Amino acid sequence: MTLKSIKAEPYELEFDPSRSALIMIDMQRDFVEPGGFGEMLGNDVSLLRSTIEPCRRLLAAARSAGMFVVHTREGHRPDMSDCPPAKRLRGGLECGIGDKGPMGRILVRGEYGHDIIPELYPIEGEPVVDKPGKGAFFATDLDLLLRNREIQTLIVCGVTVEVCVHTTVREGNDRGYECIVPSDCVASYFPEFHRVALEMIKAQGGIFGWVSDSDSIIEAIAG
Ligand code: TIU
Repeated sequence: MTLKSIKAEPYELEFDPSRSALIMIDMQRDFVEPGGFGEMLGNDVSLLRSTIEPCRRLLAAARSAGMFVVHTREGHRPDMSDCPPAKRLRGGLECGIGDKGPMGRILVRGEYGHDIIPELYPIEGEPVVDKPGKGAFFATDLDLLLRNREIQTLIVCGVTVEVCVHTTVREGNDRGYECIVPSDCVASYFPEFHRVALEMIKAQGGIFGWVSDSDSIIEAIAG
């Protein structure tokens, strides 16, 4: 076991690359691409698109190092039987989850908008975890996939930082994983939420985890 360390806040994180996983949260067309559900709701997707290049570089470094990579997608079965009615009704949207949106039925598995953007598309051997909730551990086999590989450290990227990334980091932290979030590989439709979400993770001595950036993590993985 060779321990490496990543420059991070609130302090350096020691990790074993062979027991670490890169988790790409919900880099789906409907959240990230112009013309998708996110933009339809009036959001500026360019804020989310700024993560694509750092995520692409970090993904490439993780793949080169042979690190375990997992992708997640938020969405539901076509018959919506795994979507809580409360989630579907939330917001009172004219066009919401399960309805026909600009890129197919919104957050429904198998639809064009539900899939992962081509820049970060999974390759063979990288599991895709379909999740019905915001957190990647809720009602999925993610914990089993990680435990079977004796994973200890999670590098968590994706969108949005205050919703699915935060929920996943909190869930992972409670399950005993050490979670580190590269600040440039996560984003929010609201810049203030991006800043505060990261502050929350690293406050109080790293109450949920660590915050770093793609360059520092790539340096640690490759070094
Ligand atoms: N993936 C994820 O964060 N799902 C959301 O619904 N996020 C929003 O910020 N709406």
